[in-house]
Amino acid sequence: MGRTFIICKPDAVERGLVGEILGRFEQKGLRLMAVELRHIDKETAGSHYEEHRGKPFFDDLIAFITRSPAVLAVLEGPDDTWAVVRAMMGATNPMQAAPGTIRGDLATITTENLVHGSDSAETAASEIALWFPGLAA
Ligand code: 3AN
Repeated sequence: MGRTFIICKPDAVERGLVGEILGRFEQKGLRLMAVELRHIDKETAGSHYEEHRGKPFFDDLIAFITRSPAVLAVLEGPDDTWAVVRAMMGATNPMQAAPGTIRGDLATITTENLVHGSDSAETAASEIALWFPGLAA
């Protein structure tokens, strides 16, 4: 089994698309292990996006992810569930994301691309520990 971490970003909550997004993952056969509506603080957002600190879009990214509540979740499925979720999310730039993916079907803007998903098994473990420290591995 494998677990991964996702965020339905503030644009997903504002646009009423959380059910659509979580529904796609559930229909695929992944199981919700944790889910929480949370207004992300700047410090935790900075830790989460540490790899992007210093990039031109970093400040906009932090402002966006902290502007209103997001839905955080842990999904469980087969080994490499993180890769299943990434494939279903589509490319970072929604204009290049394939039809049938979440971003390809529902978004047009790179910052406001609706969903985050861990990009490796190692990242999934560290992000689950950051966001849901009480969740046993
Ligand atoms: P992904 O969300 O597909 O894993 P990352 O981790 O490279 O993509 O980027 C994290 C977030 O940073 C993206 N979801 C997007 O909101 C923002 N981002 C990444 N690259 C750019 C960019 N070139 N211009 C604006 N925002 C970006």
